Amino acid sequence: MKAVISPKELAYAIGVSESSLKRWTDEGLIKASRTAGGHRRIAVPDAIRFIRNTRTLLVHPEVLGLSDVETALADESAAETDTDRLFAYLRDGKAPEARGLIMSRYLAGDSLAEIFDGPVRDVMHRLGKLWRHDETGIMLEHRATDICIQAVQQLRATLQVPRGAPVAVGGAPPKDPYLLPSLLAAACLAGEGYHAVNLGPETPLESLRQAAEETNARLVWLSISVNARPDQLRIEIAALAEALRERGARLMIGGEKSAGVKLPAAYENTLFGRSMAELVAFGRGLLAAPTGQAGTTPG
Ligand code: B12
Repeated sequence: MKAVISPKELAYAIGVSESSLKRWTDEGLIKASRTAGGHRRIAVPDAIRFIRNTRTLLVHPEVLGLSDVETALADESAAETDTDRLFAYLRDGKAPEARGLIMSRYLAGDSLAEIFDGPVRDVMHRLGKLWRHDETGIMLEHRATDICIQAVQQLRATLQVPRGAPVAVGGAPPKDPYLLPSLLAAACLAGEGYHAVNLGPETPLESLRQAAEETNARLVWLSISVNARPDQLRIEIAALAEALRERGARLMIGGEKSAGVKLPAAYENTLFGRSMAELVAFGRGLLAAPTGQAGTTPG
């Protein structure tokens, strides 16, 4: 993805006249800065925000450095639904097509949570059902996971998180090797304006606590796809919840195996969620709550 483009380039990319584009920047519809010579320049994340908000068709994605989108759009062998297409791309290791398809949904206005709870989740679950965990299955699952990670990183690169943004920290617990769920959570929270720090799989909960303390995090997420040691995990989560409560921070727990976690007590700063949509709603509510009220339930 490019960093900045000119109004002329963006005009060509979305199929409008350069004069219209310049007028929109002057009216503040598209954020633009000026070069030392006085020429307008548009940051690509701002161009993408405009395209999403106005549901504008991106005719020439390559101008924004999004050639994957062009590749996906040009695929004539494509299956009928986007989910079926994504499934075929991930199964067959077609990384540019998969990245392009996911990016095209985002450009068309789908939220990150909609994409992750929808096609990404559906397709990964389908892949899991299709193969036994033999060498071939593992190869396909690792490859599909890696392609999804590339797509998520591309989406994240279009987000601008301001300096001084509130921090969210998260990961998956020890013995849990799953990369994608925690990464999706980080991307969703970045989309909500958090500085999201993803510690990833196999993270000791004490490390999560330390990271939350060091960064003064308002929100901690925990993604559980494997609950191999339930008794130990529930004790460690209880200790984390307690430590976060003292700091006025909140804990949200989710993931395929989170439903099996029975905490020894109820913690008013801790809740369980099943989807990225729920995480986004919670994170958004927390930002809307007055600072210092991290312990209250967001609306
Ligand atoms: C990829 C994969 C692997 C890869 C992981 C690669 C990696 N490093 O990430 C590898 C090959 C390593 C692997 C290994 C194994 N796997 Co595996 N794997 C999968 C697969 C296909 C996809 C997982 C994934 O990324 N899902 C995508 C995410 C997006 O979906 P999700 O986790 O449901 O997340 C959604 C929600 O839960 C929620 N969410 C997630 N986190 C959070 C957090 C918060 C805070 C909130 C609010 C919400 C939330 O939002 C997400 C989006 O909607 C699944 C299939 C499946 N059902 O998921 C099997 C699956 C999980 N694996 C399974 C198995 C059996 C195994 C192995 C035991 C196989 C073996 N015999 O070795 C090992 C165990 C590994 C271990 N150490 O424990 C089974 C589990 C069955 C069970 N009942 O427990 C599954 C379901 C496949 C199947 N149908 O049999 N696996």
